[in-house]
Amino acid sequence: MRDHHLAPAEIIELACPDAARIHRAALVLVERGGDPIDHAAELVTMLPGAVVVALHRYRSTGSTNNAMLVRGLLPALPTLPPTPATTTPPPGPAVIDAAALTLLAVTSVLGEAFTFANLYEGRVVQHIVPVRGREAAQTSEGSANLDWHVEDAFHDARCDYFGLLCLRGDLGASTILAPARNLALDDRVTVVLRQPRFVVVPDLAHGLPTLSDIVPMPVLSGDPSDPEICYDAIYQRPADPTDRAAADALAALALAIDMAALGHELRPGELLLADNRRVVHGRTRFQPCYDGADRWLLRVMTCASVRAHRRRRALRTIS
Ligand SMILES: O=C(O)CCC(=O)C(=O)O
Ligand SMILES: [Fe+2]
Repeated sequence: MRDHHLAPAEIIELACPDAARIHRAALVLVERGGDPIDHAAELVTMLPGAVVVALHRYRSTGSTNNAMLVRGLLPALPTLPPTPATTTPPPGPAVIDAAALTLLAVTSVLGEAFTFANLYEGRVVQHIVPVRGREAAQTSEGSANLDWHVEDAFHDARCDYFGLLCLRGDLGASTILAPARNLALDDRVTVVLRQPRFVVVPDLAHGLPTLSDIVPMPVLSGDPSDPEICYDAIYQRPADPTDRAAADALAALALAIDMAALGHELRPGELLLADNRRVVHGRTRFQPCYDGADRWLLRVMTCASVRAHRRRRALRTIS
């Protein structure tokens, strides 16, 4: 497991002066106040042309593993405050708002930033930090093994892409990715996974599960050479509890996902982007100390179709 790596073309690196210039511009925009989404559009013009081109290419044609790593997006941040003890810290300080703006700028090339109204107070930029007492939680607050999932598998408006920007790393914590196109599955298993024989219950990050309106869905769909996947190791199960073939197919899939896994330990200033429709992800366990020096990521989710969100009459937060 995790012997696989991102392809060289999936990794782009910013030069230090570029990261410093982008951060300074982000600080000026933060100082000005106003809508971060609007500011992000301005900040895009500060990104090196090669980065914008790589993001456009990724959005339109995908990549070998349907993921990308942007290195050196932030300069060294000597004024980075201690890692907050909660996933919903108060806004600010400016250095964090500027990093959030940079994340919004880069991900805006892939789509429209949005979130769910009942997820982490409906914040469009979410904090992923370990929370004391929540070690075992299968959410952004946990530090135990975070099992394989796609973001919000239970919701058909789940994000098309997500981005994880590292403010503070933890060398024990590997973000793991398994691209659906790399899964080695028997044809018989694939046939079952392509049938609407599976349900996903809403995960706990969204509050209490509501079991109404759960429609059976396939796990795999679309072009066999670049399939889409909707998978959750914890919350997904056969729609019919007696469907042995569906249960066996899920078990075979779990093994294939482990075999296809590639891992990356996020370092400060790195941004990992993944196609949430084609890649499942998780994170290995790590040991937080709750001393202000723990791992700290910012996350943004994007929807490729702004029109779909306008149809729901909610551009930024949907329910
Ligand atoms: O911590 C990570 O690297 C991934 C976190 C994640 O997947 C989540 O919070 O849903
Ligand atoms: Fe996740």
